[in-house]
Amino acid sequence: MIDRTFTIIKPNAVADGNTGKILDMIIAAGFRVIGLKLTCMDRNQAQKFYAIHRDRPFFGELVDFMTSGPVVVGLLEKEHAVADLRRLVGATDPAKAEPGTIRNLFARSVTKNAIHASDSDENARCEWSQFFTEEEIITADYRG
Ligand code: IDP
Ligand code: MG
Repeated sequence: MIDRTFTIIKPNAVADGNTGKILDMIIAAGFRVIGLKLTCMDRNQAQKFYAIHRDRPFFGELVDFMTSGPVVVGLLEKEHAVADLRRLVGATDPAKAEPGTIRNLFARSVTKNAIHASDSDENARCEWSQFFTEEEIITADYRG
């Protein structure tokens, strides 16, 4: 069963020039990229995307960070996509992220932790639909 998950390469990782390296890791891990774009999130988008954290003390800092520069959003396909991407990404706090994970390699802090990965199939769908129309998703069979 092929599942989908959603990722955001966050502003610190884009600004540090690590977009290509992170995409390489994702593709090398067996994910197929079926949607991809460079975009800037506005405050409304960031507040909606992270609405579940709206009452947390770090919410303001998180919204400031996510709107501080361009991000790369991606829709990915793989067996067990959600769990496998979470494993490749590593723990939220990069100090606790396993060696070799994306956050271990590219995060600068708990907030500037390089990448987002959806935590459930249901949240993945909700998240990718905030960034991709159905027409933008590549459903044709291609290798890449
Ligand atoms: P996740 O991205 O690993 O799923 P969440 O708990 O959903 O982690 O938090 C969303 C994002 O909010 C994190 O990726 C990180 O950027 C930021 N964040 C989470 N916890 C903290 C914190 O304790 N301090 C500052 N920022 C945080
Ligand atoms: Mg989360």
